Amino acid sequence: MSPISRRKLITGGAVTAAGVAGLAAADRIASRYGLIPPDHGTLYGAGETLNYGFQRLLARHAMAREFPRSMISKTPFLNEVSPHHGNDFQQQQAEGFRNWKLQVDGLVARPTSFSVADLQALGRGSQITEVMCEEGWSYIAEWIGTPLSAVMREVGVLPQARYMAYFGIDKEWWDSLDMSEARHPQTLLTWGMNDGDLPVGFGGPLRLRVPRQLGYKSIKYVVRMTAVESMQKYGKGLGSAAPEGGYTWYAGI
Ligand SMILES: Nc1nc2c(c(=O)[nH]1)N[C@H]1C(S)=C(S)[C@@H](COP(=O)(O)O)O[C@H]1N2
Ligand SMILES: [Mo]
Repeated sequence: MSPISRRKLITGGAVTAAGVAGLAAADRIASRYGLIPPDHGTLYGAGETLNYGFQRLLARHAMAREFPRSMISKTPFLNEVSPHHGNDFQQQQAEGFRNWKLQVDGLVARPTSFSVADLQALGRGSQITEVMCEEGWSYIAEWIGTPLSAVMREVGVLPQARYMAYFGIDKEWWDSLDMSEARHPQTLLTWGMNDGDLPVGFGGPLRLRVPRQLGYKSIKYVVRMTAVESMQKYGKGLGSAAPEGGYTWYAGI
């Protein structure tokens, strides 16, 4: 081995070791300040912790970009409506979703079941933001709904709660937000879109819009939210269904 390649090898090794030590140090600091995301144990875990920790320290109050009304997409990308809506969904649709219920429970002082009308009475917010799919397409729409923070105040989320978990009527769609994302002013339980009711294709009657993160965090047909201290016992314990399929729990854009 020539001295030069040997030196390269040594420097390369030193850089790698410093990189690994850096990640380990970042991990220690992150865990001390509560900056470890639920999916930190996955293949990309160290990177996820750095990304999430950085976002939480520097950008937790940042706002998702809002657009002028003139930029609302004329033909928003309409996904196929989940085919696995069972009879219960169709029955509710036939009733005009009058009996749709959002159950909010877990670490809360007052577990409550809200109808869409109950939510509407609690508060109203709106935003013109972009839904961005991890597959690359996006569209801009106006979203109208009740700030999740108002619902959290109403049920009295207890201080030991660290995540708000949420579940769609199609059981495989579930996710969770940390408290700063859940209380963020742009996080809305939406029941309206572009000045009308929220169409079924876009998640009606009730969809959680999380505009600071990728589209998959904006779960449609929400029927339950629960305040928890840990996401350990849900699915594989990674915080949502997304990391089980190779995507990240924290999907900031
Ligand atoms: N319940 C439920 N929520 C869902 C999905 C779904 O199939 N079912 N798809 C997710 C994904 S991957 C994206 S990108 C967005 C798409 O939103 P859109 O249909 O309004 O375009 O919804 C998210 N929320
Ligand atoms: Mo998506």
